[in-house]
Amino acid sequence: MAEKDALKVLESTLAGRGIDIKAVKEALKGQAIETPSWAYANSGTRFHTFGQAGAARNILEKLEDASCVHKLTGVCPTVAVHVLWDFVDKTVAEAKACAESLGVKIGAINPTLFEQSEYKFGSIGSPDARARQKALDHLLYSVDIMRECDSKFLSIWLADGTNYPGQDDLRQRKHRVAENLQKVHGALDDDMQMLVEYKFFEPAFYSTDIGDWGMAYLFCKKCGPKAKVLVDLGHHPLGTNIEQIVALLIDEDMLGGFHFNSKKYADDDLTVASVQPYEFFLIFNELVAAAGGGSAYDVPYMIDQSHNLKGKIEAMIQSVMNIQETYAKALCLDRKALAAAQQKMDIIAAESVMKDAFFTDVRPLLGAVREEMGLAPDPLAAYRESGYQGKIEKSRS
Ligand code: AFD
Ligand code: MN
Ligand code: MN
Repeated sequence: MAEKDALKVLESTLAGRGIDIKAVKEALKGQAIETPSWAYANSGTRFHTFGQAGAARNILEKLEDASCVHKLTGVCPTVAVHVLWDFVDKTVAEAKACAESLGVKIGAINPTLFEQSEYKFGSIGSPDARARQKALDHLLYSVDIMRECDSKFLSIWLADGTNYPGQDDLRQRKHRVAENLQKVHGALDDDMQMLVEYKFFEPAFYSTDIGDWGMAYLFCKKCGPKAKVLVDLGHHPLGTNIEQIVALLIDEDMLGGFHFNSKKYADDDLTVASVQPYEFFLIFNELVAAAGGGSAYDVPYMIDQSHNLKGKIEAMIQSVMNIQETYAKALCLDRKALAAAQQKMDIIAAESVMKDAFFTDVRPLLGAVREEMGLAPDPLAAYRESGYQGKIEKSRS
């Protein structure tokens, strides 16, 4: 069926659900997805890093690639940075100016608290006071960088934990982490937030100091109103109901934002929605429901992936398209029919409403949205035709 006809059919389907396609288009145009600087550089596993031709080698090249993704998708205006990886060959001011000259802005500031030998037994949770001080200094320096970049989000992930029973006092570790996070919270300006990320395991294998959403929530509450929970989709035990955690955190006004990726087994950092597309839809359903059905709950939507095998920029564009499609599907859900089915406790009817939305083919809609934004309807095809990959493989050899 031609795209135009498909769009017409979709428009009447949505009208039948009481949904105005124009409103859906506006919501999609207003979406903002942050890409991570580190996903444009070479990455690997603890077994090997398979270098890629053209991979970004410094902050300028990372920002160039992020700018390319933004130009093709129209919804990626900000770039998350990692303090020790991105402010090396350029000062903060230079990197900020670079970003803006390329039509993007620096987004969340990620302190780097896990790759220096002092952190062998942890950063702010370490039993070694020198390590704790070094980590706290780095966190406070990261807040200074936020000011310089006009960034509103400090995205804190601690690799802290222990590998063996008895290695350290688990309650003392909790006190150390809380005490130092509170100091960071005290350094934030009123319009800043610290997003406390949790992770089930890795690199610590016996206990992780911020290991689940409850611990992150607890530490945020001990810090104050500028601390919220960051949900990384790859950071849960298998079988966790992530959409339920998202719903609960929203309801407590404690959801700080997302790191989008996909996993099959652990923190695989795979392309978001590549493994569990329905789970990702159910998460977006909570975000759209919480915003009343016509938009998404207002938190930073950040990608956190490492593309070890796929082409880095292609994988990033694919990830952005997956997020857009999933958001569009959640916007196409007939919320009145769902509420009515729930009211009647008609499980089958409620499920069919969910499935109708999930199986709605929103690609013609997104093609039209992109054309209305002055973009190619298929950003991945546009990237492949652009010659950008050949250019960077040549210039970065
Ligand atoms: C790793 C960690 C965590 C963190 C990210 C960026 O598991 O997700 O947010 O690196 O530092 O993926
Ligand atoms: Mn993450
Ligand atoms: Mn991770």
